[in-house]
This record gives sequence, structure tokens and C-alpha cells, in this order.
Amino acid sequence: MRAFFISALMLAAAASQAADLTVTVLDRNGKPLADAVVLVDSSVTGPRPAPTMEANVSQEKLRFIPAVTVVGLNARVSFNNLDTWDHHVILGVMGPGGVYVDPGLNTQFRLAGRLAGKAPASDSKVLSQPGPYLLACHIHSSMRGHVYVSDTPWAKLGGIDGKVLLQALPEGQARVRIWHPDQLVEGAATAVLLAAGANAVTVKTQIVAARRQRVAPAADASYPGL
Ligand SMILES: [Cu+2]
Repeated sequence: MRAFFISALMLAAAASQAADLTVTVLDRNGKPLADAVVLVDSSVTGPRPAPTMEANVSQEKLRFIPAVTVVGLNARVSFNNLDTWDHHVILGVMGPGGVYVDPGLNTQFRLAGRLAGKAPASDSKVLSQPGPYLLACHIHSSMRGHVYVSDTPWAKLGGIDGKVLLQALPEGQARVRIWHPDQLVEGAATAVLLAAGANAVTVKTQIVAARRQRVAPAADASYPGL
């Protein structure tokens, strides 16, 4: 009888433990896919981690840095121009095919080039639509960036190894979704059954990452559009 109670207690303790999930995202060729946004949905009740509600995106050497940012719904994203020349920020919801859903609804603003010894020109916007936003610049057509507004508290950007560790998930059924700036269509979600402690899943996608824009090489290089 005592043994029964002890096992029942152990089961109860196990049930309250959180699960961790390592997701490895592969591209169409089975290689690690960098810059994938991994989203996990769970309908199991329990505590939720707080989403990221503030983020900074800089414009530096003709790039948006970071190239991909993940935030929660209604997060405030600040844009700072660290270059000595002006940039535009065109900010809008991105649809399939990597284009703006409705360019007429985009937000646009210009950030002046940085003056020596002065704070960079900056502006911020609240992103109130879930899903991907596309960032671009009128002056420099090669500039592209993305902000993914997550509708789940378990969302993270993967590194070049294609791996993401999501923590404090409830045990039980969950779904893994992947988003990537270069995806052509939305892939199907992957169902996972999470146990207490460490879990791992590998998601093979049909995505082929586009070649990334090279970092501007030297300080004295001439930049297009100047
Ligand atoms: Cu620009």
C-alpha cells in the first residue's frame, strides 16, 4: 500500500515537470537551415513564458541587424540608423512569395545618417499583426530584414546549426511550426508528444535558403546609393 502511494506521488511530481524541446531544422538538402523561426503551440494548460515585447533592429553597413527578429504580439520594435548616411525603413506585413501583402498599408519612415558624437536617429513601432513583417529601404533596394511576430509564447530564432532550444513547455501534445524568410509556401506543422525533461525533434523542410547579402568589406569601400 505504501509503495502504491509513493509511486502515485512520483507520478504527480513528474506530471508537474516542464518539458524542454530541441528542434533541429533541416533544409531541402538535409543540411541545417539557418535563420529559421521555430514556433511551438500547446493547448495544455500551465504557465507560459513571457514573450519578448521589446527589440532593436539597427541599420548598419546596408543591412538590417539582426536580419531576423522574433517578438511577441504587440511588441515595440525600435529602429536605429548606425550608418553615416540616411536609410528608409519600409515596414509591412509579408505574404507568400516574400512580398508585402498590401504596400498601401506599409509604414514608412526615414532615419537620418548618424553624426559623429550624436545618438543615432531612431524610431519605434508597435507590431500588432501576428506573422512575418518585411523590412526594406527605398534608398538601398538590396536591404532586406524580417521581424516575426509570434502568436505563441514558445518562439525562437535558430542559429546557423539549425537548432533551437525551447524551454518550460507543458508535457503532452504540441505542434512545431517553422517559418523562414526564404520559404515559398508554409509547411505543415509537426506533431510532437512532449515528456518531462529533454525532448528532441528534427524537422525537414522544403526550404532552400537564398544566398545572404555579403557584409560590406571595408570602411573605405564605396556603397551603392550614396
Ligand atoms: Cu538604406
